[in-house]
Amino acid sequence: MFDLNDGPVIRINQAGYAEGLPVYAAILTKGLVELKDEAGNILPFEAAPLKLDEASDDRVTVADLGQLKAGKYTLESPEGNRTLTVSAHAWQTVTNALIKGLYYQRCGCELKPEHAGVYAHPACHTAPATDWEDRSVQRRVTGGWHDAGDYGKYVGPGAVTVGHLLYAWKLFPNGCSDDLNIPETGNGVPDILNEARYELEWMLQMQRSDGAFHHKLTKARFAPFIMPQDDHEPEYLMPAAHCATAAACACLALAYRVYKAFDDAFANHMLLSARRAWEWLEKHTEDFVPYRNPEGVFTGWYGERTDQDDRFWAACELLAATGEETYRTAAEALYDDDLDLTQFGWADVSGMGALCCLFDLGETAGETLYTRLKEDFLRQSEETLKLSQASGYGTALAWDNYVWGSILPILSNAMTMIINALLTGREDMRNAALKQWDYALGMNALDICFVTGFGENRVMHPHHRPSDADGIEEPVPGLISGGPNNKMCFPQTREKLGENTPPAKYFVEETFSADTNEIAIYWNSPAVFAGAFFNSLEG
Ligand code: 9MR
Ligand code: ZN
Repeated sequence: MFDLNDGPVIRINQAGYAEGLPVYAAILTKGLVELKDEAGNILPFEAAPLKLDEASDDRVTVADLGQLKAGKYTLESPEGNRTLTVSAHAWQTVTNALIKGLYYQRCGCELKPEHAGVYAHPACHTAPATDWEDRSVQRRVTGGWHDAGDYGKYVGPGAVTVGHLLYAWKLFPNGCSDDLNIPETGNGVPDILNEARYELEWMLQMQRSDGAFHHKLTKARFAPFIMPQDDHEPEYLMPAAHCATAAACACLALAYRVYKAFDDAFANHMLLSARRAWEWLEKHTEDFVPYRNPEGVFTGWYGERTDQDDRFWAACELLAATGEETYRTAAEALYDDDLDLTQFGWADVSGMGALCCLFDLGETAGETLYTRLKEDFLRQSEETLKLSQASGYGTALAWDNYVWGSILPILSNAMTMIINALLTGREDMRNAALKQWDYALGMNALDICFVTGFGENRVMHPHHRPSDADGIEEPVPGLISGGPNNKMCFPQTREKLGENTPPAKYFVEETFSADTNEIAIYWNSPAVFAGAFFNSLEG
């Protein structure tokens, strides 16, 4: 069983801290903790008394060390010390790595040594794909990112990932620096957009002639733990789906606006594709069924309850792209109190539509799509803040909501609070968002930095086929682990952790554990959004 007293009594952001922003550290000891600078001076700081954190069973408090000048500092306690580093541009490196992590997920092309270093490998998955429903149809569909630890490529998850990246760039252009050393570097287009384009080019190929999008391009089952170039089982274009079609529609309409300035033809192609998707959706308003894997298919499911949120996002983006009234009417009709505007994950993209309304359509969007939506968003984001306030670690997740990929609701909640802060200027929102970033990088009940390649206590064995099969000790860098999950677990995970391990510690840092330690593109991307935001605050 997990020893509740395990780990250091001080938990920090292991990727460092930024000048000009509060420095938070979690303290788990009642003993005297002193903050010292390099010269040994004792610096004052604020910390509330320890309180029981329900998610972890830890008695903990998050100390606010205030804003610190660049340098090294030590937190000293009778039970051990911890050194932390503060610098200017502290998180540029990790943010860049999180974007570059997507480059390492590229499918269908060689990863060359000059870009990928020791993680170079030949092209993978280049054979034509077969249509699952009509085996006589074969199409060459290449490119895109491997979704996660598996080699599947899924339209909806890809669309929301690209959405996060494009809004990160639109809102915080200075927060994502432009030299990732990817093949397109130096072509005059920001690298975050170069990387996103790799997925967009693939997405365009996933559209059927009738406008609908295939749900995914995968094999019938997950590959064994082999390198991608050694995976030769046939890939299939799986049936089309409403959510995939609507999410791709939204993403492509957004991408049209973003890429227009760089490549008109590419942008127009995307808008055309988005319009065709919308036409299909209009013909299929009544026949939504949640996507199901056909019999004999065992790859990722990504089933959703409704397509309302996807359609809402699509209508907003098409309105922003074209200004045409029919999309306004559609977006207004899809808007209702059931939409949770604080959701930014693949299962619910309502928040993506909100981003479009709040920052791009703006006041011109009118009563429903701006005034009412903004009010609703601000009200709903108070609940997110309360989650953070209720947690001993400041983590914006209910103690009983540690799901598969808990990093997603946590980072999605960071996005919510960042957006609130942008709208209102509120520091409590910004600071609570910062605690989610700190969580991801080590200020948590596991004392682990969830981003590969970073932190003194780092993820070394993610459920990620290349990281396991390449024979290199360090996993592929810049990938974020899904983190603790005590909801839907593998028997092997249950066996290891038993019934009494608290939710926030339900984590196995081992390769088998897809349920707690997999990586996924749409977990990287909200982290990019957060990182880019905090980088942008540093001026
Ligand atoms: O992220 C998905 C998570 O929300 C689900 O609970 C889980 C089980 O259905 O699946 C996750 O997505 C996986 C996908 O199905 C296949 N590729 C790997 C994804 C990350 O684990
Ligand atoms: Zn591949």
